[in-house]
Amino acid sequence: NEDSKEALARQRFSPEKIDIFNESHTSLETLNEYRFLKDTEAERMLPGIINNRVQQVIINPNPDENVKLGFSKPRHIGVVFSGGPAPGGHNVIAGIFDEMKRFNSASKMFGFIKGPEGMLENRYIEITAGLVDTHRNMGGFNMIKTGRTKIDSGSKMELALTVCKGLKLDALVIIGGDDSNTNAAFLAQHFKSSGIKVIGIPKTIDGDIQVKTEDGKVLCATSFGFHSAARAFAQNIANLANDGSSDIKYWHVCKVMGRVASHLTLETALQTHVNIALIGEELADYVDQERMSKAREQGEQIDYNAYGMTLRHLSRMICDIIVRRAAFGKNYGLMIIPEGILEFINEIQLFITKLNKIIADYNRIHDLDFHRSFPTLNEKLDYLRRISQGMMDKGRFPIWNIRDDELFNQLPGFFREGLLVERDLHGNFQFSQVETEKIIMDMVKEYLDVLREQGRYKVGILRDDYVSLMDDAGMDPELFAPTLFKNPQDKYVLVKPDIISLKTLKLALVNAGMLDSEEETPQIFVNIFKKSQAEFKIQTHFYGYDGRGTDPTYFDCCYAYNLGLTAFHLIAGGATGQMAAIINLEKEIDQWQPAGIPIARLMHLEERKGRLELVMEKSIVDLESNAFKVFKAIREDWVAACACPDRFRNPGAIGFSKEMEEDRPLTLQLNALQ
Ligand code: FBP
Repeated sequence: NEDSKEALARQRFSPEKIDIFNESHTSLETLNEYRFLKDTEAERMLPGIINNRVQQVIINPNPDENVKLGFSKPRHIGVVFSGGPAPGGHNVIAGIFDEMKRFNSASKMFGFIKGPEGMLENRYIEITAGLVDTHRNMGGFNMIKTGRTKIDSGSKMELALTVCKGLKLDALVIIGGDDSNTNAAFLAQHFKSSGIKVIGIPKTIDGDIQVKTEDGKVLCATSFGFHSAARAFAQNIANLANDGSSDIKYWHVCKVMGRVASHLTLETALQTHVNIALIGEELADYVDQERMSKAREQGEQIDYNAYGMTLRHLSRMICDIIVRRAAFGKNYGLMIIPEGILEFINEIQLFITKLNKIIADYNRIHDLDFHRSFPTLNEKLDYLRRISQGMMDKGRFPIWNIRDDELFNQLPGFFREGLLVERDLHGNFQFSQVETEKIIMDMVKEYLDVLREQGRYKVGILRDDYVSLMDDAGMDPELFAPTLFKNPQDKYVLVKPDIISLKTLKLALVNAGMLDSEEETPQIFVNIFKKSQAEFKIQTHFYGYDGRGTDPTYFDCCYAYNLGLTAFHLIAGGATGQMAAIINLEKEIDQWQPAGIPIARLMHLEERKGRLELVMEKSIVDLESNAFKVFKAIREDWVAACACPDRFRNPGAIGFSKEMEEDRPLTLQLNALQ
């Protein structure tokens, strides 16, 4: 779209700047009041940066000319995109570039090609004004491309250092997600004595880089890219809502990206008001109380994991909503499934963890690659069967017993293949590669068949016949149920399906206090079921890569640009091992506060490739947050299983003018409310 009017307008657009970036020079003020817990492993592995504190960019009060000169000296800055693209990335580069040139036009910027791999292979380009100008406010990471290579060994770090020294870099800026900021922390540690600064930038559409202090103060509310991706998904889903409620024959099932956390699903649901939006973190919190108390009554020992959400139970919950909507003639709807949902379903998570360990241990013990040793699904399954029976790698994999193998083999082939898919270079399970929606919807279809057989899944046609003439004669109970009664307050009330005559209905209403006397004639809406079988048809969609590549929203244009400006000021202020951040992101730009957050304090031990590794901690949906609570309180209304109209909302197209769209994520706005 390089030549389109939209592209040209985008390239010419100047994002709003935080006021302080109009000043001549700044310094960094340490904010000692912001505290974080210290991970002992981080303390051991990152001693050079573990004592970093939060730093705020402030106007430099020192009028000394030498200080000013030091701030404005010519610099060489390296940048690298790392991980999946996120809208706004080019603006980070533009922000660093503009500020660097504003202070000294002799400064130079180098972009490593194809992510950290380019750094290891010494592949880079010099970033020029022309290059920056054609990419301002544009989506993608195509200016210098990206990649997921992990710099995870002493030799790779040394190689990176040699390359950076070769370019005489003063600083390296890593624009990436949690794993890339993990890379940034280790490089900052390794580069410390060389004087080359390393700064991280919170990037990812997943929105799972969020930073709160020990006492709950939000320092980084979300990463750049989250808003644009959510708005792109919301726009597509709103289009489907239009289609679905016109042609009324499909349930549109949308899998939405976000790796593990369900932030994107929550934001997209709040934007579109779909009938069903599953939040993985909520499912993980579920305990089947009924089953647990039964087990307790029978004196069984309680294993809390055993009463969590199962795929079967989840499919029942979905069916319930489908059946309820169908009763009101709505045999269509919209559903969002977060791609990482399996992580929160205990029975599947167990398989993921065990398989991660088996694959990692196999590679280590045999110094081979599991996926190369067993290229086909059958070979992998055969290996698993043999270790479960102790026929291979004897005694080495007690976590995979015959029962595990049996249960695993009860899953459909495509799903087993998905669970065995190769982990990414950081050891993450690749949720985008698994057809999660298929396994869930297959189970839904199966159960709907049962409900149909039982006569519980039927499609109703709402007719507003005035049924005061209705009597008992000739009524087919199969055809009349459930019934709606419009009470004197003009509210529709659902009446029990077994009430089919006007006489019994009036009596029930009088007894329920909804009608004054049997002499009155209520207005009744009768819901007549079609005799034909209800047909359940779905269309599945995956929203992920399209949202990563969308053009940034006005919010992300400004957020990312100011992150770039912040990164420059952190470098000029001498910071290293810090992640650039904007405090007060949920407020108007005039209240934004540029800062640096110590990455080493955000790290913890996590299982990767079957081993505990020190990585930056991901943030998942907080069930106590306002955004989640609001969603929970109003989602039943969005189900719209009644004679009322659907509640779908169309948030409109992405724009880059403040007037054209909601100017920040809804989840951020809700979470900021007291
Ligand atoms: P980052 O964490 O690098 O930003 O990437 C996020 C993401 O887009 C996830 O939402 C998704 O699960 C994953 O990348 C897909 O990765 P890949 O590009 O390797 O298919």
